[in-house]
Amino acid sequence: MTHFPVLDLGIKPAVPLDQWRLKIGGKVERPATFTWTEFLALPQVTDTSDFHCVTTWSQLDMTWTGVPFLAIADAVRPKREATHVFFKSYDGYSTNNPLEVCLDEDVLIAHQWNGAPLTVEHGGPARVIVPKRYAWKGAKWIREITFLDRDILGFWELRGYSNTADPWTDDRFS
Ligand SMILES: Nc1nc2c(c(=O)[nH]1)N[C@H]1C(S)=C(S)[C@@H](COP(=O)(O)O)O[C@H]1N2
Ligand SMILES: [Mo]
Repeated sequence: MTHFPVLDLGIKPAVPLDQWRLKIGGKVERPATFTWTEFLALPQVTDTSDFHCVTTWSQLDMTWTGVPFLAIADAVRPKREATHVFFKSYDGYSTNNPLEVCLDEDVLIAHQWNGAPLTVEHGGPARVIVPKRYAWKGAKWIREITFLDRDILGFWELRGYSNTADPWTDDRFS
């Protein structure tokens, strides 16, 4: 894989690792804010998956390393009423997913791509990847993850992209 297009709002936030934080809150028993060191101390996995953008390109066999969303959920313990998850990024981007979509074992907060630290263009220090959804459902430069008892639309979802974003049914626009 050599060609990996960059798609974002045109802002590429540079977040120094010593200032980077990942805040997890909302409907959880134990809200947490992870420093970079604490984040790397969470369980790590490497997973190969495909990547589908709304603009028709797909990237096959992308290898990501990061913290499984399941490990985050384990650490903060979602409350019974949590049904949705809202993701906020350092560039002002946001996106949303049902909790059950996030609890798939291939959903990662990735910080390496194909064995190297994730570059800033592609969302480093860390980005979310949701392999079974279109790429806009994965927030680059992730800053905050909030568990909710209802759905809230993110940046593209508010602007007409499909809220379910299933690449297999070609479900691009709502
Ligand atoms: N923070 C943030 N995350 C984002 C975006 C963005 O603009 N900002 N764009 C989304 C869209 S539309 C796509 S297709 C993918 C692109 O990821 P890439 O630039 O690594 O190819 O990131 C998604 N995540
Ligand atoms: Mo996209």
